[in-house]
Amino acid sequence: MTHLDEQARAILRQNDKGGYTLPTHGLYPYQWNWDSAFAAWGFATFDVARAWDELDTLMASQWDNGMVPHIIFHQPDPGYFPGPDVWQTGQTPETSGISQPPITAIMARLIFEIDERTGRARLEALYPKLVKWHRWWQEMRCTHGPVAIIHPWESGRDNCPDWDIGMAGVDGSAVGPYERRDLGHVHADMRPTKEDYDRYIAIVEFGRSVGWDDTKIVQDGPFLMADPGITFMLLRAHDDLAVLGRALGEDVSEIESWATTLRSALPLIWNDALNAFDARNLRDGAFANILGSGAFLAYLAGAGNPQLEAQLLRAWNAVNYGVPSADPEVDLFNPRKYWRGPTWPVVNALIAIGLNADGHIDLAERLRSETAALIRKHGFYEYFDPVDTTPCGGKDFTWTAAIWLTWARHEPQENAAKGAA
Ligand code: 2M8
Repeated sequence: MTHLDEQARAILRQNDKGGYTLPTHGLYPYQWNWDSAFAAWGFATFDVARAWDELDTLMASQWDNGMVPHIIFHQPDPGYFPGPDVWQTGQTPETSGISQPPITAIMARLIFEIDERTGRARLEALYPKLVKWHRWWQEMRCTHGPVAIIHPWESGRDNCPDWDIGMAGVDGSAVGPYERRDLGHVHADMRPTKEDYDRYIAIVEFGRSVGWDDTKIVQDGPFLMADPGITFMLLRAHDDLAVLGRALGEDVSEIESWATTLRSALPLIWNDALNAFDARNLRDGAFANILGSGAFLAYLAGAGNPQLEAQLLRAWNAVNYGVPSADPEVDLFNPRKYWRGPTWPVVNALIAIGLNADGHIDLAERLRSETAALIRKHGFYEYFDPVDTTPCGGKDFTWTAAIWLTWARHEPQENAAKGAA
């Protein structure tokens, strides 16, 4: 075990609150949905039982309607805004009112395959909850075909340019005074703007005003956009959930039919003008017309194609380290501002899993080695400047540590020997 491996394990342990893991101390003092799924994968490299515990804790906060919230406010903490008093969802424990990328089934499969014998009982307990969550996505968020998000935070790629056209239609001017807490932890240049936050809160206030009724929010809410990223992650998660269901001897025909329906909606998010998958404003049908990293998650769902590969290489070759979260060849690209340009190790890992499965072994390896170089140089930061490597956002970050242990640390020879993803 190297020093970096030890450090990565130590970060997971330091951020472990007993059954759930904080993304990082200070900036994000609660349990986040997809961060937890990555944390579980990381724990699985040295403590498989703890990995299942993480997924159990996440799924224990599932709402009666099947939704699994994006934040679970286990313990009060004044260090984050907006907290439970703003969301007012009436859940116990308190939670936010939106979801996040459904990668839990993807991670559950990876963890189950490490040790199927002891994982079986854990999977049996989790499986019905995962099916219920996936059904919620299909019924509540796929009414327009591809996955719709009702808030940029639901995408996990919060302020990426994909959402600019949808955010332009959100009126944030009536939001009362509030104090952001993120700026006490991270420089404002790296975070979303005040205009972004006013609109984020306006969307939360709408959800609260209709009692977090999904049908009303999808119908009348201030923001509704098709998200290529979640569409591809859900597609992959459906496939992985079906694999898990079969291993348990379950009837997976409902899951298979969701996957077929969702796959048939992919042409709706293909933008010929961009030659790539693209986000779309579902209020008026307009494409975002901007290449984002969500498009490259197509590989995760076996939906890559030569035009997309050309776009991937163009955007990637325009920077030096990792796949950028926004197109580096457009004016709004900002290499340090959160999801508007930086490279994110977790997204790189998901893209690489897809590239490998699609036979692009060399590209997957290039992505791994560039991501590993960033972590070796600076440590386990939240994200990085893909041009000059500057580490950005929070440090000692759970998902970056997890991605190191599961993926980035593995040199090609070792991968070949293990037949690893
Ligand atoms: C970021 O999002 C939160 C809101 O959910 C925030 O900025 O306050 C995103 O990077 C999101 O993808 C991530 O899950 C979360 C915690 O790491 O932080």
